[in-house]
Amino acid sequence: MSIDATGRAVLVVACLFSSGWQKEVAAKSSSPIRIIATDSGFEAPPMIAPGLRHLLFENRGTEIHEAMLVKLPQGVSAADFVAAVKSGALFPKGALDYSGPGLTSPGESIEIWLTVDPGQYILVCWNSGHATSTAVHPLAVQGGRADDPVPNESPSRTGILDRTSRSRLSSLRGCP
Ligand SMILES: [Cu+2]
Repeated sequence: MSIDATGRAVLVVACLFSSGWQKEVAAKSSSPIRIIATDSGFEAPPMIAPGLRHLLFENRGTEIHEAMLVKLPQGVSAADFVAAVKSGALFPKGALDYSGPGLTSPGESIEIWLTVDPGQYILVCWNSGHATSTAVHPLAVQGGRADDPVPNESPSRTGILDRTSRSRLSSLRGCP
């Protein structure tokens, strides 16, 4: 497991140890954004509203998967991004790492709260070369801001990915 994977796994663990409030919040939150990973790619909406969003990630594959959100630079398509990774770029220049639901075992699901800004994104799994071997998922973040209800606990235990944790993850991954 690489260093960045370990960093993200810590967040996943934080989520797994907080099942108590998850149930409580689930009752209040009408509909989290569902992201399903399979071994061939993602099932997720093509478009979501910006804001602090509640994501529910489920791994229905047979391998470990994650769903990292990467904001693409202007004029760069999902195909361009994947082509850059295939040609050796660790994290293509100009793209922004917004983190996301981390490494999750087959059959497991996790939920996180994550702030996303308007723009064109992809969902990508960095595990075991999946970024190039399985399909990424284009995701447009647009429209009026929509903030989902969050649990009343400290971010360190709730799996809310704020700017600090995003920066930490980015530095672990060695990108700006
Ligand atoms: Cu994967």
